[in-house]
Amino acid sequence: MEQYTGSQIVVLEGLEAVRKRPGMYIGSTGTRGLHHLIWEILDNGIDEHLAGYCNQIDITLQKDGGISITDHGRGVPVDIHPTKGIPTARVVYTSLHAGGKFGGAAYKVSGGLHGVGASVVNALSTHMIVDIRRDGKIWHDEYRDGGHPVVDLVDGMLPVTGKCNKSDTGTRVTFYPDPSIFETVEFKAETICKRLKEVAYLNKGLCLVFRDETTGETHTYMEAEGIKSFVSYLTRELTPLHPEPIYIEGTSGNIEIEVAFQYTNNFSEQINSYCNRINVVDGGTLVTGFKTALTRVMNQYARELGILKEKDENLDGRDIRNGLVAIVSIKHPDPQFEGQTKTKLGNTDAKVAVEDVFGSEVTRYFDKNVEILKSILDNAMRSYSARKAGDKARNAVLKQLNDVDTKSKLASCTSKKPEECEVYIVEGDSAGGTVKTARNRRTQAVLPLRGKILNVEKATLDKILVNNEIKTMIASFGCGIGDDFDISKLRYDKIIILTDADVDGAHISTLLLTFFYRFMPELITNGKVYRGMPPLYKVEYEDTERGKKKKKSQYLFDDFALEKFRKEGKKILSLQRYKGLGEMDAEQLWETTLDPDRRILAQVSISDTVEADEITTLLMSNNVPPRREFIMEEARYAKLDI
Ligand code: 0RA
Repeated sequence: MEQYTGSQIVVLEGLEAVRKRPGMYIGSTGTRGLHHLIWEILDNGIDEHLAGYCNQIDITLQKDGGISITDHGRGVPVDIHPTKGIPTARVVYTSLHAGGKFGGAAYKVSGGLHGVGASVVNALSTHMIVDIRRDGKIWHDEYRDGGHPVVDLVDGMLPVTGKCNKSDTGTRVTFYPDPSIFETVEFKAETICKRLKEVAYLNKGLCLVFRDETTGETHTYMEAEGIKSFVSYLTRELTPLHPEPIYIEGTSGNIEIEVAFQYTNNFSEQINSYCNRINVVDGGTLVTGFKTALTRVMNQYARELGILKEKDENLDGRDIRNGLVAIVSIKHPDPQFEGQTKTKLGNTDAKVAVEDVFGSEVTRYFDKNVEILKSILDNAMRSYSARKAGDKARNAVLKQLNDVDTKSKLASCTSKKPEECEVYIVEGDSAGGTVKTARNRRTQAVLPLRGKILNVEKATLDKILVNNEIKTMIASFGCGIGDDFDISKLRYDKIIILTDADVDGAHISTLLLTFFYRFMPELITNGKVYRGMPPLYKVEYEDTERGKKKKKSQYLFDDFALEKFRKEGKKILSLQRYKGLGEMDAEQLWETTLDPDRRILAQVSISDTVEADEITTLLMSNNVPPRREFIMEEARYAKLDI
């Protein structure tokens, strides 16, 4: 191993800090954080694309568990860095936050949580290999155990391991995440593909090739029409009011704006927003700017065309957005991400920029496409009338909500401190009964749901509000619904959905999540919604301890765990399959599913990737530990809700 220079030692101390607190740099050490490593390296290639030098990036999941990302950009510079005195490429991969600083203007735009730099990936890998094609040569560097260079420099430069064509340029990074840092180091092809699809939509013309060497499959992602195709994809199962999504682009100062949107005959609206290709799940200023401009422009047209008379009040934004599916994507040189989860854009100049560009460009578009404009205004007027008619019913229901008899259904908890209270939403009265017996009465409330709840995807708010199950839920949570929603009034710290581990159970939990997503999305974005994980099997088996045979038991949470248990070859004395929650007695239910110290909860989040087959595919549970079974005798219990 070579001698480090003084500056190199400081650098390695920086990477050591990353290893000590990985969460601070990549969010978590679970699957999410693991995949973040890929996005980090991928982002560098995308930056080369944005700078106009790279049209293709290859991502290869290797059989040996490593992953390689090859961009066909200019290649990371290999010259001696003016202040550090070592090859610039080595600085890029070993100094914190080095990444973007070398390109100057070329790196106008970089991400939020992303963009912490390739050195962070190196710090969290057991092995990283960098091959740079530049100037007709292949330059090589390699690092081990968290970023320690293991290649000797040749006359101060990286060694050259081969030749290539002068026009053949690019950078390949191969890395192996450190299993002593991550809960799992297994990359998921599905997660990678979802993200690549989204990246392709957000970077038109960029070709992404994913090779999964573990299966031999290859997927290519490339969207010549960018976010316009993204909208077509989101509306492909819906009924659009006009054939093609409308695409608007422009710049205001140094902010680039792109919007694509299409109206459908649905009752709901969906606006996905991105800043520097990062999904800002909670929207923020860029969405406000878009809504403000759309409302203003449509009201102007409605008056010009005489659809609204002088005495009429303006159309409400909600009516104008009825049936809308839109993507708002901006590139901002200095994004400020706000909120608990840093998923809301705060820059006020972004609002002004989107409002200006979208307002003037969409006016130009509608001036030329009056028929489309008219059908959209018609749709808004229909929504307006429906809303006026529905308002009465809605107000009546909302008033009534305060007096909904939750007593008969909700078994409340005695504590009134929201921070320690949780509510279990349980499928069916019989399971509800067992949960009521088993729970901790002080902090755990139970709300049994009868039968299936209404599918809210296709219903208007006033229809939804007469549904008894839903009324009870809203009343129990205490924080209202839709525009009247106020999360500070929520009575519980956790809302835990507990259904049977079967198809019906999955359906009910999907319907519930759809309802939350549509009408109380803050519950999800604030991390209040969880899924309980009841076990599927209880196995009693024989174990030998210091020569003595002992009967032990273990709960298993899915068929996969059962199969694995069988492979362990222990003598199985009995195997019980729980068909439903109702089959467990109160004690079993407490120890497997309710006891905060032993249960497994999966927090529901809105995935920042898009796979919008159904809106609910945007919802996924994370934080499920890789080892799902827990063993009774040894107290190795997964405690998840930190
Ligand atoms: C700054 C300048 C130049 C290339 C890059 C950055 C660069 C960085 C990365 C990171 C991953 N892949 C990359 N590809 C390129 C080159 C400037 C020049 O050629 O004059």
